[in-house]
Amino acid sequence: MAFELPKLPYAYNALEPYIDARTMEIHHSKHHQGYTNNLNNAIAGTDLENKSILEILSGLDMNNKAVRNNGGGYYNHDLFWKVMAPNAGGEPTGDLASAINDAFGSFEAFKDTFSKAAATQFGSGWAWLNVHKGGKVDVCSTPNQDNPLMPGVDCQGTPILGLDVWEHAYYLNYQNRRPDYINAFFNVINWDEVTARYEAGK
Ligand code: MN3
Repeated sequence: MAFELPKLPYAYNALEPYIDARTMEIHHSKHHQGYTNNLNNAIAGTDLENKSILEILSGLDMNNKAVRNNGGGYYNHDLFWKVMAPNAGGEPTGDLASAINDAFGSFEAFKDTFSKAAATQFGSGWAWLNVHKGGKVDVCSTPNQDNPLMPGVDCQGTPILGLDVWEHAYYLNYQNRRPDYINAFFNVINWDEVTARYEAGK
């Protein structure tokens, strides 16, 4: 079964003014479609062909650059679209709020740590909020399309929130102002989705 480009759960313009429609359209219909096609090409005729994306990533041969880059790109963007929503933002509640307070001291301190991880990731990559068995959370960043599910990546865990800091994610609207894009992202975080992933992963 070939992988298919996941549908966006909202319209291209739904996240404006924080993320513009043109960026969303190119990002989803060109970039994510490209990772999907290239992943399918990379696994065609191999023993990865009938595995789930989680099986592929957790058992990944990190020297297999085509699967690493495109399998990561396929998974990371699927998570990214789902952890955003229109009329979202604010702060989490319940167990996830408690875990964030335990790890960082406050939501504001978490926001600061996550924003720094996203801003200081050199070149292209992602910032992550991860959950670990037992419910602890932490923040890290990865280069390129790596993610915390891949073996040997510096930051390990189950990602429950991810922010794409490749220039293709923000350049049309924000040019070189990555910190403004990061700040805007907090207005579209779908904490209901992040909380569901926290509960499933803890
Ligand atoms: Mn991207």
